Amino acid sequence: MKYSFNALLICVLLSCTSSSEADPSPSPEKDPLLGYTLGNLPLEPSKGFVPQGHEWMYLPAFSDEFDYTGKDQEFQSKWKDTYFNAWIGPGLTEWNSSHSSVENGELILKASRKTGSEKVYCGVISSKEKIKFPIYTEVRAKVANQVLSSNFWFLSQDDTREIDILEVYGGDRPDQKWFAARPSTNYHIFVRNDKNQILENYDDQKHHPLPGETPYREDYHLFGAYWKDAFTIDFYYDGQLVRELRKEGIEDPSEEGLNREMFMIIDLEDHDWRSFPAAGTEPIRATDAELADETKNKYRIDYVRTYRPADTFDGGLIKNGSFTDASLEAWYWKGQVQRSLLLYETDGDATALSLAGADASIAQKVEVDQGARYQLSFRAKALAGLQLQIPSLSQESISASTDWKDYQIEFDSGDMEEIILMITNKENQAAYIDKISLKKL
Ligand SMILES: [Ca+2]
Ligand SMILES: [Ca+2]
Repeated sequence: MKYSFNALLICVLLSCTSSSEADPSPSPEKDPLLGYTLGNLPLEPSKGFVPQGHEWMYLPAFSDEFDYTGKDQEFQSKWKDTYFNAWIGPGLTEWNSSHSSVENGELILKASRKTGSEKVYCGVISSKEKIKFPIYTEVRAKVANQVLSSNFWFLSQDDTREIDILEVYGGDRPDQKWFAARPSTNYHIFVRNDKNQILENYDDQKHHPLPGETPYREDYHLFGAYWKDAFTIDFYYDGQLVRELRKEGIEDPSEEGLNREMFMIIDLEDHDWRSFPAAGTEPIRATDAELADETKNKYRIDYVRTYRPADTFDGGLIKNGSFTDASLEAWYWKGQVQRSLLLYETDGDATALSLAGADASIAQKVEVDQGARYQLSFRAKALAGLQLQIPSLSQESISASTDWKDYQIEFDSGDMEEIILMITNKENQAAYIDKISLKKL
C-alpha cells in the first residue's frame, strides 16, 4: 500500500546558534537524555509479531483485527462465512454460517450438535481472494476446548497444495492431554484423479509442545508462518521459530512444491481418523454435553494479520527509522512507548511507534557536519500534536492530526557535531510516528 503525499508539509528554517552560547562541559543534570533508556524495549507478545530483518507491508484483504461487531461490510469485503467452495467439511463436520460471529474484538467460531444427527455444526471463514508467497501471516487465537480441531490453514483452489499453520485438538479430556499440548504444522501435496479423489498424499507433520505439557486452550497464542517461496516456510509460535520447512523436507514428484495461490481458512473441524477410526479403536467424538458447554465450544481469534516483505526503509542518518527492530535499537525512549503492529495504528507498513501519554518520548543521537543544512522527514498521527526538540538548536511544535501526515523540517547544524533528535507526545492522547529520516541537503 502506498500512501498519498497530499499531507501537510511543514518547512521551518531554523537559525544556527552562536558558538558563544555553547556549554563546553554540560553537567549531568543537563543531560537531555536523563531518564531515557537506550533500546531494550520490552516485548509484549500479545501485541503481535513479525520476523525481524526487513520491512513488511500489510495485506488488508488477509488481515482483520475483528474490532467491530457483527459480520458487517468490513467482514463481507474480506471473508466468506463458508468454505471457499460448496464442501461442508470432513468427518462429522458440517460448516455452518450461523456458527461464526464477530464480537468484543474477536472472531468467534463455534461448534454445536446438529439436532437429531451425529453431525457437528462448525464455524468457518475463508478468504475471498487467494494469496501466494512471499508472506508472513499470523493469528492470535485461543483454541476451543473440544476434541474437534481448531485450525489456521491455506489450500489451493485445485485442492492439491495445503499449508497448515495450526491444527490442534484442544479438548480437556484426560486421555487427550497429549493432543491438547501439541498443535501441529504441516504441508500436503496431493495427487488427485479427475474425480478429485486423493491418489497420493505427501506431507510431513510436526508437533510443537509448550514447556510442561501446557494445554494450548488455556491462553491466547500466536500462530504464524513466513511462507518465503515454494520450498521454504518458517513457522513461528508466540514469536519463536519452531520449524524450518525446506526443500529437502518436501516430497513432491512434480517438483513444483507449494507454488500455488491459496485461500486462507480459519475453522473448526471434526476429523475422520478420530470419529471413524479403524475397527477395534474407540472413536473420539464430541459429546452433546461438550458441544453445549458455552465455556468450551468456542475458538476465539483476536486477529489475523498478513504482510508482504517490502524494501528496506532508508532513514538516511537515522537508524531503525521505521521501527523494524522490535527492541527499538538505536533509539532512546521514555514513558509509554510501544511498537505497534495494529493495522489502524500503522500506516500500511507493519510497524509504527506508539507514544501514549504526555511524557512518552523517543530520541536518537546523530553525528552531523558543522555548518550544513539537513532535512528531517517523518510520518505521524498525533491527536494532540508532538514536540520536536534538538537541544541547543531548536524546539518545534508539530500540529495535531487525526490522520497520518507527512512532515518535513529543515535546519542548519551550526557548530554542532552531534545532535540529539527528540520527539515527545504533547498530551495524554494517542500519538503514532513512523518513517523517520534525516538527510544532509
Ligand atoms: Ca481483535
Ligand atoms: Ca514502520
